[in-house]
Amino acid sequence: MDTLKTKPNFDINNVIDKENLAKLEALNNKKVMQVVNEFVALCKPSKVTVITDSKEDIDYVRQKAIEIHEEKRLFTEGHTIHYDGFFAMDYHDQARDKANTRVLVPKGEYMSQWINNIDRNEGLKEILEIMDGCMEGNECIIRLFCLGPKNSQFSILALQLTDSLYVAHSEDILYRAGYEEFKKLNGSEEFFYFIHSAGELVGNPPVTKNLDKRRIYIDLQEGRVLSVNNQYAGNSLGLKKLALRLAIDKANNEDWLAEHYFILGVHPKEKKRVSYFCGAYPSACGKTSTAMLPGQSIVGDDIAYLRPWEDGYAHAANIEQGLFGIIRDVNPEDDPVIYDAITTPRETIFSNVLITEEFPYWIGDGKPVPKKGINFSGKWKKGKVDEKGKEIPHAHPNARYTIRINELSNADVNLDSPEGVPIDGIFYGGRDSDTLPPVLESLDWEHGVFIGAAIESETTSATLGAEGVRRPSPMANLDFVVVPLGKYLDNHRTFGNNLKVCPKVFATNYFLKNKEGKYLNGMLDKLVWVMWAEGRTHNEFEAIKTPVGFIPKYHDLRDLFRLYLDKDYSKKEYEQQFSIRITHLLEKLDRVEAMYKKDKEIPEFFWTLLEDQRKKLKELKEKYNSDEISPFDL
Ligand code: OXD
Ligand code: MN
Repeated sequence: MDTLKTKPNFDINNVIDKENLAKLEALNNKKVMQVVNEFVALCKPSKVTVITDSKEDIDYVRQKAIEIHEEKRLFTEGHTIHYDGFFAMDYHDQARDKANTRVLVPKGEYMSQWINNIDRNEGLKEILEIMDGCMEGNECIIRLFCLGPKNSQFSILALQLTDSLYVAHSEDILYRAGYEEFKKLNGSEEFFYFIHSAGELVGNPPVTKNLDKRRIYIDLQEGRVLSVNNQYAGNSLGLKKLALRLAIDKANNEDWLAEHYFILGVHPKEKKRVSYFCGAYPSACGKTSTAMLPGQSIVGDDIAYLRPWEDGYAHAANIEQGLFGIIRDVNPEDDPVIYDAITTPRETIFSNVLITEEFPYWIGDGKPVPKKGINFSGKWKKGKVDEKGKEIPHAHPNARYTIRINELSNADVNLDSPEGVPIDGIFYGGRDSDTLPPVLESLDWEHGVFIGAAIESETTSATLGAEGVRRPSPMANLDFVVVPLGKYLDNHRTFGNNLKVCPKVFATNYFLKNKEGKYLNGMLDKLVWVMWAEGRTHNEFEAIKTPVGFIPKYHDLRDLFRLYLDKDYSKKEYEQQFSIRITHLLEKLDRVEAMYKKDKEIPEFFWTLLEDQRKKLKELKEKYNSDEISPFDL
């Protein structure tokens, strides 16, 4: 709080009543009071309300979100709709703003070039000026949460100030209440804090007006994030991606992991066991569909903390308790569990979908598209265009639903366990049409770190620009890493090396195509890859060693396809999918090398592994005198 000066004449007592002040004072925490005083003075709300863990207080947030029109009730009980700002197809608040999300870096500190950053003093000056008076005329809600299960090594407490009732309500669904936890801090300053303001609002529903002044600045030194002029949850909710960034910094200084991982319970048929896996996938690479595989259980879909545990395993906990999921393509066929949960009565916030007669519609919901309704652009009818003539779809491709995980029929029993769950394996998934096989296991932990660091995602027709361009996405976490990449990779390496029982690491690729451009796998095949990986973590299948990892043997996959999908899996399919494509693999290594060479202090083990794979791939090519080597020959 070094650069922030409290306005001399501001008296917080003018905007907070005795009852709310008493709620704050009961926390007995000087730092909480100091943060509240400083930022209330800066943002100048007309009223401050403190929300405890009581039902009445939480109901107040729900009601108020509706009263001020940030949410509107729908027909189904518990359902509400919220819209984020939209002015044109290329000027809106419907997604994370990467360009204006920056890490504040103190002078003289190194930061990798792909991590968007700004000099700390300069950044603070800019954002504090924007925030001066940003809550004028509005109510500031103070909420207290616990990231991770309560009473646990994983728990990190978090204080949120926001003038968005939608933000305060979403956080109630997505995070564990922490007012009582703050009392147990006994005055400690060990908590993250988040100041958010939607800024000046326009229209009804009210949306952020000044998107040009949208800023999300991450201040690692203070363990805080300041976010202004936005409502979209990926920008506004302190506890989601903003807290992930703070946690990554903390984890990298304390030798644990904070990752963009789901946590999945895998339940193999005919075996009385559950094995837990984490997984990181860049967007549109199959993360949710893996986390929601039929017959398995879900602990989390987005963010996990991993810590070494007394039993020798790494344990993982979901820091959230809810899903802020992409609603596109959720339909009874492809995603029956979520479809069922969000179409029946329960507390659910829909965002940026189309509403007709108080029912929500979205892209890929399996229903005919209504001819008209209300969507993120206001009144909508088929064919509506924005000011530049670009067609406005009925629902936004990034429209979302917000629900609690324990409302799902596949919620894992250990969802809230203070111990988290022991991790047997980690999946890294990419999108790659011609290189990696559908599944492979890393040669060891360090090679697993390499695999994670080398994930690539290929652009598709769903994004602007050329198709098929591969972009590196280390651990699918590049948007959130706030420490130099070398430090991040080294932390992964030592984390695993220090464990007694190290998770096995697997690469998956659901997007392999044949030369004619046709996908080589069906959507459901991923269940087989996951079951093979699960078996490998219990030493149940043999595998073939290649320079880039262990690949499955044909007969194991044949049996798994029969058992799980009741499908014949031919030798031809296996051969097409699991051949080692030498030139493509060497080209991938070249791309990875080029990316990491741009950075400083990438650990030696990374370069050694890269060179080793390159050398062995070349040797293999010479030995077989072929560019594509069949797994039957290995
Ligand atoms: C994301 C999300 O953008 O999970 O990664 O919403
Ligand atoms: Mn995510």
